[in-house]
Amino acid sequence: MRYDWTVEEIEGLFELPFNDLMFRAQQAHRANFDANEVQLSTLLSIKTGGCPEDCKYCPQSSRYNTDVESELLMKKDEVMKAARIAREKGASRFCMGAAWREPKGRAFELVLDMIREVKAMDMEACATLGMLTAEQAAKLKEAGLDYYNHNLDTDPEYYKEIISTRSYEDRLDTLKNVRAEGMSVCCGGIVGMGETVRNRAGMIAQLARMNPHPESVPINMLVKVEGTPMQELDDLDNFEFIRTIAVARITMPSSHVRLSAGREVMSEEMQALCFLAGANSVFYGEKLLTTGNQDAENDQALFKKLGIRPEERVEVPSSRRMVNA
Ligand code: SAM
Ligand code: DTB
Ligand code: SF4
Repeated sequence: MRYDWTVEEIEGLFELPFNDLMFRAQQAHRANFDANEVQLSTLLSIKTGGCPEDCKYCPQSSRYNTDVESELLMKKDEVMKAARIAREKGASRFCMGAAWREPKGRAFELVLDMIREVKAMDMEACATLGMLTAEQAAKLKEAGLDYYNHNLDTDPEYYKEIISTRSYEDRLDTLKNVRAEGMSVCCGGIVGMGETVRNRAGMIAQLARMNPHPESVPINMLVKVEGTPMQELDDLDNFEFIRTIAVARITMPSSHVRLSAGREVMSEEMQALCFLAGANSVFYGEKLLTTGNQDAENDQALFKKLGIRPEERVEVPSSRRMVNA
């Protein structure tokens, strides 16, 4: 396994002829995974809107005038109902998201309780609650949390164009705290925010230089939400998105690469190319946090056409990594 990728090398991957890039991605994918399996995670926004941060892509920031209303933390019973439905529909992981800069006080205790109950249902639990201290990471681990999602979003250079209220360093510190507790890391970013290929290569380099790599790498296509500063951006060329997935697959061969936000408007053919490029995880269920996603029924139909099977729960993700290290 390599952890010394340079931005230039990764730019070189982005510049490969498309067919060569896809071939390399397939080789990496098949050496580490069953290429016909896709992991399914279902998202639930347990605390929506009213966020004090200024992330320019985000409909939940209180600074922008979007249709998203600020809501209170959901009640545990409702969250468990959503988790049960997700499990019945075939998701192996339940991910709870909160529009917070960081978790605080009683609300954090209530989320710990939700995590304990999701674990009692025999599902993998993931949460994305903003920045974490070492103590908070320890409490999440103790409650049984399997994965923590915290994205880098873009490369260090482009970052200052996107977010001013927290630094890149803050993000790396949170990831360090998650890792120190032995939880699995879910960390990726967004493409289509007006960044250059070099910025995309820089983002992948940051991820691929982590040792160990994040177990889960969500690649989000920007969802251009009305009212956010990014609503008018031009669409990213689909091939650039597929290339980003392929490059993530090649540089982090044993990680789950997730075809994440933006899937609602992707054609079946586009999604199939993303799977061919090495994506082996998706958000499953009709909603992401505040925006739409493919219906479970559409996904079932597409998986059937492609001969894709949902991945069973992975007990010890690190054991498989050792085989091809
Ligand atoms: N507030 C917490 C945080 O920022 O860490 C957790 C929730 S936040 C909504 C999780 C991630 O969703 C962001 O880091 C970003 O990568 C992604 N995201 C948010 N809005 C998006 C959009 N419009 N399009 C694509 N991805 C988006
Ligand atoms: C991630 O990388 N993408 C998810 C999840 N982690 C939390 C969120 C996507 C959000 C898309 C915009 C919305 O629905 O609000
Ligand atoms: Fe808040 Fe997270 Fe949205 Fe940023 S991405 S505004 S921190 S909810």
